[in-house]
Amino acid sequence: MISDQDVARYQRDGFIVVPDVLSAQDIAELQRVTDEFVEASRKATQHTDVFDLEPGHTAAQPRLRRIKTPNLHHPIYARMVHHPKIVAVLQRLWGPNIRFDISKLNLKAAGFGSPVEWHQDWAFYPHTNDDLAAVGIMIDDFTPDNGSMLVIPGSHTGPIHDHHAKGHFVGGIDPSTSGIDFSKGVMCTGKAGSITVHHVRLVHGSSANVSGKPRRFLLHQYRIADAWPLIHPPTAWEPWTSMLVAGQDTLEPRMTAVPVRLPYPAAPNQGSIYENQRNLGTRFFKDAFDPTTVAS
Ligand SMILES: O=C(O)CCC(=O)C(=O)O
Repeated sequence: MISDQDVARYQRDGFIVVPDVLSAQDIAELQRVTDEFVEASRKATQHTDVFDLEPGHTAAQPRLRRIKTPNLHHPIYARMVHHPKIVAVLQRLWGPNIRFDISKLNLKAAGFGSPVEWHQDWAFYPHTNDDLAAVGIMIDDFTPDNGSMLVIPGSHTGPIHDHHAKGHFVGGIDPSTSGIDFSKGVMCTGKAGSITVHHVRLVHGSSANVSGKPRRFLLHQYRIADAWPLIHPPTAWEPWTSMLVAGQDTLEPRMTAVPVRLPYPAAPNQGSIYENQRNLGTRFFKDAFDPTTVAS
């Protein structure tokens, strides 16, 4: 599914975009099912276990920001977790033993989808080693103006940045103090059916969707089977081992010298990264509801 050059690029840059992973039928089904969830969200007046809502969401004009754990709520999403081409990409990067973690679907509807401030996923869920990545499935075409993900190439080998503000974890990096050169950001665009794979330590974020087209991104977190979570470790063996999507399980976590900064005390606003980041003082991306919204 991917070449030796892709593997070398992933190791050097911390991300790759792989075109043509999903079939036209997969994409059509994902679009249809996602439209159904947006319809169902009309009934929600506040965040639920399934829906995270944009500010300004109403029954008349549903503004769904995220479907939480979509694989638990529809078989089409559940099937994508085990998609053989996705698993094959991860096995080229890490070898045979792959474990799923969690899934989420970030929607950026035409003209208002909220930005995601710069962050490293590792700040949320450090493990004993950092062979972890998020796979992002492009359900729509990702273009320069619809809030495609931005990444800082090579940042996966750098420090773990501070994701705290006023003494609490906020799930975002203060762009004014981080020392990161955001002008080096690269945008991950592609046709629907492409995937992104980004390393758990890679600095990434995305602007609001200022285009007239939706941008829906189904994100799966995966890890090598011998990576053991340092926070929220599993409390029961069966659910843990049932998340293995390929290869063998192990009772021997692999420990490596990875930098860790724990996400404590917990973010004052819980429920999603959008909620966590509400307490980030200085923001990089302009708000979705500013009609002049563009990436800074
Ligand atoms: O939706 C995006 O553009 C990025 C999402 C992301 O990084 C996250 O939800 O952790």
